[in-house]
Amino acid sequence: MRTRALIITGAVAALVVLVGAFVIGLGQNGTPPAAVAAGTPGSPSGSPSSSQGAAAAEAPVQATFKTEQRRPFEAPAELRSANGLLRTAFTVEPTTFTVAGAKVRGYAYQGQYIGPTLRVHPGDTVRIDLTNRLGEPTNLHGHGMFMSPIGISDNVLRVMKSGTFNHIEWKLPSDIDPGTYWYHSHLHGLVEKQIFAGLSGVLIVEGLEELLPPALQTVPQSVVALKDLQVKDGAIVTSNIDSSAPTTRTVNGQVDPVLSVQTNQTQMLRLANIGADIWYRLRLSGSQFRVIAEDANPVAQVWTADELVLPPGKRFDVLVRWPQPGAQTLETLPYSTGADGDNYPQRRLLTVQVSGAALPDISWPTSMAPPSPLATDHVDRVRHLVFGENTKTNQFYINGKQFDPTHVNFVAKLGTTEEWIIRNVSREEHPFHIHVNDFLVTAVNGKPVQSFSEQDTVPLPWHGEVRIRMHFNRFVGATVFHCHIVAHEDNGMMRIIDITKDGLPAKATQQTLDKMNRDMPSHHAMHGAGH
Ligand SMILES: [Cu+2]
Repeated sequence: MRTRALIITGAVAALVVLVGAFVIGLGQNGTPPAAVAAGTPGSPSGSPSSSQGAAAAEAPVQATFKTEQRRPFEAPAELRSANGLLRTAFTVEPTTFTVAGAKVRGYAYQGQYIGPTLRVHPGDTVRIDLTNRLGEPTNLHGHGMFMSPIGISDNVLRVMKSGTFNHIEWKLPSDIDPGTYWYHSHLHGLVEKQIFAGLSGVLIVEGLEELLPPALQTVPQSVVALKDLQVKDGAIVTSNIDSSAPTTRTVNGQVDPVLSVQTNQTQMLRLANIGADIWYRLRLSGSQFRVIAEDANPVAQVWTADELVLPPGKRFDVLVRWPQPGAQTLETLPYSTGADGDNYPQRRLLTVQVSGAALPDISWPTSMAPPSPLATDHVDRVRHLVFGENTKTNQFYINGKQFDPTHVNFVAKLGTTEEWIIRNVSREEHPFHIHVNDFLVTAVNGKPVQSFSEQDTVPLPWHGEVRIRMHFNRFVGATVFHCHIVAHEDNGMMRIIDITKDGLPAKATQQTLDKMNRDMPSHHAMHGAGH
């Protein structure tokens, strides 16, 4: 749903129409555009543009601030591990960075709108020295990563107060799956604000290409980090964020950059929605997606898709190629998250310039990994969960209650497999996400589905039901599951689950919660309701 400030939406839209008149798109060579973006920003557009041909592709993409467009594609900055260690410093602070050629104020980990891409190997250690200069608390989460959720590891119940220096150490198991992950701040009540202001980036566990046939192991790879922003008076909007208001969608912080590829050369795209609240329904012109990993889980059977839906937090590693030279596009199609949800218009995200001699075809891979053992696991326990909301009060619930930071709500026994039946009683989709262990989707709306891999983020259809299985493997400690529209999480749609050796509540966990609640400033007290 519209997250806050429903009444002012019309006013904001009117303002954006005015601003929209000044939107400028630059040609690839930097010359001014022939045309100014037309139409009303934010209004659902008509048919997908993929059929509209090259002329449509020349028009600038509508944006909510003055942007440079069609510049050469740029990857985010990269940091690579060496000798088993990636060590870096995040000085988290308000700063001014450049987004699509415009100076914008926001929050950054290392000065940029998109955090650096951390490239690591299974078995590596990631050490981040995080200095918090935000003037408000924060913390850090490695999304989708199979690692310890406690202590100085992937602990989202840890509060990193403003003015403090914090060691973070992630020890990646040697059997962590290769693929595309991401990281972001995860302090309840401030998650939407901080991600939206800029606090997210991509993390890649290397090795996915090694699972491809030899002829494909050296294909060019591109990170496609999807993130949107709303700008007012030169700063990213951080209060009363309205997820349905007109927004500017970026790829790696660029608007409609141009990726140059050789004709019929296979490319690996690492698609990641690292934004706060909004969804993408991706489509390519002139090519399909061959999915080789979902949420950093290499697939048992490579599958082909014309469209991919990415709620916040979702990732797909895909292979693509364009057999014909010319201009092609990656766009997001119109998407509705439900009667009480948002409606997003079509937008072009990326232009692909295909040129040069056509390379010979290479056979597509058929399998990247064995099937998940969860499909045939013995189920030790079944749980029922209900995701709901009150659209009048903007409160969000799991099993009828908002997030309670003082209590462990669920205890799971290490080494067991559980089946969760998750019902969505609201009239909008909610992407379910759980930390530490991935899950296998076995049924949607009562119908069995064959999943080709595990995942960590799955949309719950509105007035629908998803059935999943997961195994509580190796790591103990308290962690969370929640809706990954982080506005919903901030407003209550999250729960604490403690994984313990004997399946009984752990004293240490209650101490962690007590400390967290003591460390939270009172105006950010983690009591869920909007504030
Ligand atoms: Cu939600």
